[in-house]
Amino acid sequence: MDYLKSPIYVSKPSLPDLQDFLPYLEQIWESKILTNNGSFHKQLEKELAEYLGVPYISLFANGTLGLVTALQVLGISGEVITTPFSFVATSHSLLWNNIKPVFVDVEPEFCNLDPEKIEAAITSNTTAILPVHVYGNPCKVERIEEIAKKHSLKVIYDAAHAFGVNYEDQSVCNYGDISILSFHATKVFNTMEGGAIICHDANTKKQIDFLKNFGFASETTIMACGINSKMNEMQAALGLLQLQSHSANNEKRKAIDHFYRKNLNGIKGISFLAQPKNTVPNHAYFPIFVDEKEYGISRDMLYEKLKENGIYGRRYFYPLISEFSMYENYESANSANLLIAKEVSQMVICLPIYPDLKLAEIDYIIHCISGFNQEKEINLIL
Ligand code: T4K
Repeated sequence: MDYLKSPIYVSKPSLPDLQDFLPYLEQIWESKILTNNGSFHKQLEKELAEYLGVPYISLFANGTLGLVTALQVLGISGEVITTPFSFVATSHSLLWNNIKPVFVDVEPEFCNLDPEKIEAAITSNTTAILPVHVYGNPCKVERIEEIAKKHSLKVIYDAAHAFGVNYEDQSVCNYGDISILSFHATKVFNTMEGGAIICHDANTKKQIDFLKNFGFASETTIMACGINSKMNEMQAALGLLQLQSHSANNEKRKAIDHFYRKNLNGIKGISFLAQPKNTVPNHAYFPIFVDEKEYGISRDMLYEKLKENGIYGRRYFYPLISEFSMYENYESANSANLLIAKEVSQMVICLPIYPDLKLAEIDYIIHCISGFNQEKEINLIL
């Protein structure tokens, strides 16, 4: 087996043929409209809303600025309940708005915020819940909605991983008051950098669009201290092309997901998440969880051995957000309250998954995982 010629990363962006992108670039060069709600921007908003089945979408320069703006447009303040098991952008968006993050543990099935632990964390200062559809698997949205209604809280879903995910026959982004998406290079739909906010009414979209353009409501009026977080025309044009291949790419990810499930099944000490019910998933990530006692070597040792053999998985999400020094002093960061999050964060490795991943490469990854704990000779050439 000498097929592994170059490193295998956790993700590899899909891109259209360069030839197909050139006419779009020519149009941009011709029109000289580079940004500020140009024609590609408008077209991508329209096509994405149709494709995803969502009412209103506003494009952003990235998902993080989408999160920051989502909180701003809803006037969120005080304390917000969120998960420690996420990328740090989730809670950074709170700090950018002078909001105190309150970390609540996750549930073990999908590693999403555990609704049953939310109510105990609500205080008179709580204004919202910020859950994450981790790895694209839907949160327990009905239960979260019930709790939010009962306590008059807003719900902002960080759906950075959940592009194209449907739950109960509709986009998972239709749940909550607002959802945000990321179109970063590592995501299932990328515009190199990029993101979006999805909301339910035209007025909220209008306010969001003001906020992403410095707060300008007209040439002479500013409605709030907005920021510049607009997506430019090159990114929007790329998005239009990317949309054409998204379904086919999702099928390839699905096949890889199935292959992993079938072939990792039975390796003692290695587990993975179940397929979520009533969901059309996007197979954005393939996390495995290493039980050191059962598997024989630790998660970190497996992670390092994989790297030594050219396989660059990632420990999404380790450390927990609440363990970073800038967050560890919050009362809610106390790990005694975050036991499940802590446990999964110490067990997880996200394996490579992307449309161009070859069967031989997946085979190799599985071969390594099934061999390392038995000190089998892994005989492969980089
Ligand atoms: N909320 C959640 C739950 C998120 O996960 C994220 C982002 C956000 C919010 C914020 O959305 P954005 O503001 O980013 O739109 C990556 C991404 O930078 C980040 O977008 C993502 N989550 C996070 C989970 O992962 P890193 O530091 O792991 O990325 P990096 O550069 O190490 O990339 C991983 C691998 O992908 C590389 O080893 C090689 C490959 N790669 C990466 C890039 C950037 C490529 O092949 N080409 C590339 O251009 O954070």
